[in-house]
Amino acid sequence: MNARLELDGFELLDRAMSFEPLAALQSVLEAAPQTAFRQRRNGSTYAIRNVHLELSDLRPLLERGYLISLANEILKLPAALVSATLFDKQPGANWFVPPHQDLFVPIAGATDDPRWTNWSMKAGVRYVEPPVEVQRELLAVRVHLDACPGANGALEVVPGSHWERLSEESVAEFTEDVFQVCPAGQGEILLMRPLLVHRSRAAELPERRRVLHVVYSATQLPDGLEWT
Ligand SMILES: O=C(O)CCC(=O)C(=O)O
Repeated sequence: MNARLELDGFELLDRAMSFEPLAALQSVLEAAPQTAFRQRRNGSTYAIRNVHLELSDLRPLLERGYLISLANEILKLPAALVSATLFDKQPGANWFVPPHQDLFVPIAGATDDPRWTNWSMKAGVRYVEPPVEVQRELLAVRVHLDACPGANGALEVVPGSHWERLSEESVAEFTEDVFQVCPAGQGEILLMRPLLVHRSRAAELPERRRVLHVVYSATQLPDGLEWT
């Protein structure tokens, strides 16, 4: 089960989310105040980081129901919510993301374990880079709130690049031909390991492209640390 996820580091599920849970996510996210969004210098908005902390009505939808059941099934242990981000490409707020791995997670508490490194604080939230064994076991569940054909700034990934933490130089060395575009229909879910090298281009279509990117973990945290 989920052999592609293990082998390639990503997998588009063949079953889309059913109407009701998708509509519930959409309605909570649509109620987000403009102030929750991150802004570019020109004032256009493009994402809500830590949307699970920003919108209290969202957390129950992520901690109960379809998405966490999926995470439990894939991680084969009870999963906990690590983070949630709303990415919102829209005409007038179109953006691209250069190739990278997702290395950092929001965290609460503290630990003496030296394998948890690169602590930082962003917009009042503490972040840390977990040890690579923990990073490898994280699961990102990307819910496509709008249809996302390839030309609509779909995610592009380097299959099989999810095993190790790579240097920035190694990430930059991947050539054009190794990136695979991941189009998805509305309600479809792309699973990915956060260490997978990924990027996305600005959309060529004048259409909105919202993705809710939710990260789960089934790893036991060291004493003193808690997910946010
Ligand atoms: O959804 C996107 O296009 C960007 C995703 C991304 O950069 C990320 O998950 O780190």
